[in-house]
Amino acid sequence: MLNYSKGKIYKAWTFNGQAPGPLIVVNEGDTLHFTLKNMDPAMPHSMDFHAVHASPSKDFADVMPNKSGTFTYPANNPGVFMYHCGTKPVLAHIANGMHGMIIVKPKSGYPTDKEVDREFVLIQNEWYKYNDMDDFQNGVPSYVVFSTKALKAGDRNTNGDTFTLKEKPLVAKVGDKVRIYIENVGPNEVSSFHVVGTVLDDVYIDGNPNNHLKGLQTVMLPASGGAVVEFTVTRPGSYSIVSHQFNQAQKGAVAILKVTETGEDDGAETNGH
Ligand SMILES: [Cu+2]
Repeated sequence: MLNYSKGKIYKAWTFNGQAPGPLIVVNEGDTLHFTLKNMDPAMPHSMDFHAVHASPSKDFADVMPNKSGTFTYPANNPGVFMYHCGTKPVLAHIANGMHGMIIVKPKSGYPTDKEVDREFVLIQNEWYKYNDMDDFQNGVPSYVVFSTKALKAGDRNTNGDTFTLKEKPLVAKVGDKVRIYIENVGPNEVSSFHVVGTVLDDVYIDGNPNNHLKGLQTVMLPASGGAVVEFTVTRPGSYSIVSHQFNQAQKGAVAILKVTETGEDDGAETNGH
């Protein structure tokens, strides 16, 4: 059960009780040993990691109710990837909440690593009418939302909702270069990721250091697409992080980055877009 909008509850299907699921961080070259313990008495579930080369029919196979399955695969491609339940109908499993982000840290890092002062994670997902296959397939999302996940001790793990990251913003200090690992888990919509009041100085599409772009205003994230984006915040204030598909922003896809002289939340009112 999670509050996806003020006073509204969604009985999400989850990995470990979160939607999106827990952030996974591994190093390029690691071998993943993944065990799925299916605690759902009613239906199979599975795991599809976009970060690996594997045999979908074997390595992403369904795990039956009350059973466990263990799978092994190498993570040899650096980047920011989606994971999701791949059990049919996949649309229902993703739309009900079985999605998340896996970061495979590049062996040689990013060329801008030394410039970065603060790092955050943001995930975009959609919510539809509860477990309504017709709405998933033919409707439009009721909400389009952001969540953040903890990269280090003290960071938060939030679910995808319309309000948490507005009421309790991300915080940075004037002059910081901020890095955000972003991922659009969909299931259906493209995201146009934009930060009001800055330019995305460095962007790595899908988080691969080889896909280095400079000076973007907006990054397009296809359904399942990710990126690492970096920008410098030069002046204090509330910066709205949005999907610049403004129907999505209107439905919830806004987070606030509060920039202060101290780098601490000063408690002042945020007034973003
Ligand atoms: Cu599932």
